[in-house]
Amino acid sequence: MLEDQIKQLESDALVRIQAAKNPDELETVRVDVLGRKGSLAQINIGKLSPAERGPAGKALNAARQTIEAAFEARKEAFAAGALNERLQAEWLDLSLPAPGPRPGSLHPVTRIQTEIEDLFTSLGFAVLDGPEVETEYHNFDALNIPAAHPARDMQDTFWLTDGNLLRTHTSPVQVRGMERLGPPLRMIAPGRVFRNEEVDASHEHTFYQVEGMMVDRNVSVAHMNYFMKTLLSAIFHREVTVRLRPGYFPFVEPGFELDIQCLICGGPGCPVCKQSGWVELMPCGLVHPNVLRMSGIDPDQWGGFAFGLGLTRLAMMRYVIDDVRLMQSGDLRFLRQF
Ligand code: FA5
Repeated sequence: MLEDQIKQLESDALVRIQAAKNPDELETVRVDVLGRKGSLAQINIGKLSPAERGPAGKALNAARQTIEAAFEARKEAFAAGALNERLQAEWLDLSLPAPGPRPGSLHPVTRIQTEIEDLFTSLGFAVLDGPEVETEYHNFDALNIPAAHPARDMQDTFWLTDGNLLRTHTSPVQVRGMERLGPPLRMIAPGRVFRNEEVDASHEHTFYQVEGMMVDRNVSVAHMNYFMKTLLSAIFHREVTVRLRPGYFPFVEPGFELDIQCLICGGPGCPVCKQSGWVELMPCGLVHPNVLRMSGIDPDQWGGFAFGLGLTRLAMMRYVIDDVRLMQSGDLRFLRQF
């Protein structure tokens, strides 16, 4: 019976549609069953008698509709599954807080500067700031370095067309401090300074210093030593070997150089200490009477000490950084270590 054949074909097709594992397999079933040359199209009701043809045609149509409906349902199920899979993969909880920027860290120079400021503030010193673009008077003349003085050659700088300059040291802030506050005075002045300098492992054209100054009655080298030693032991938290040797700066008399034994090589010599085993860190001395006088302070009544700490070099010693150029490289691999 043709109707039985149609029933069989329908149930086989439904089984295959359910068994299809993916849209491709489903498509193969569709072509096999519903396609132009598919199994349904093979059934020929033309040969039947007119009386048989009606019911057979009906059965064939019913089978086609059932198979088509099952096919559509299965196709939709595949589409829904794909959508679900995509939603799972791309799922995003919009109620969560955003991850935000990666936390930064302080530059090693900033870190030490802050520690020095805290220390000296606790010792009764004011923290002063001065301009990076300075007058020739404050950077040189008021520090007993008149034009044509050979000491100017040691601090070659960048001149502006208006006659001002990029300060070569933080010492002009001494002058500004004395002018503004007068004696007695205890101040430090951290800041950026500039020199027209040949750059190497220990010399930059732009670096940081901290100026220190105390003006009071009966100030001696012993006072100066006390503050410098207090500073170094606070920064290094351990014994460091230092030496004090005579040094010449026109704005101090007597003048000294405080060197520390190189902490990069421990003494035998390296590019940072120029193979000498010592690193020049903190020139210092008693304030020259001319300097006090020029800032309106009577040298017979008042005396003082001053030091100029190389802050960038101090940071290099503390963190064992063997090249000053890393400090301003902007290299995040370097900066993230602090
Ligand atoms: C001065 O700048 C004086 N103003 C210091 C001073 C202050 C003396 C008060 C007396 C009284 P000097 O040029 O030596 O001195 O520099 C001071 C420190 O800055 C040096 O010991 C060194 O640690 C650092 N320094 C100097 N030049 C450079 C450079 N090119 N790069 C990095 N650090 C430097």
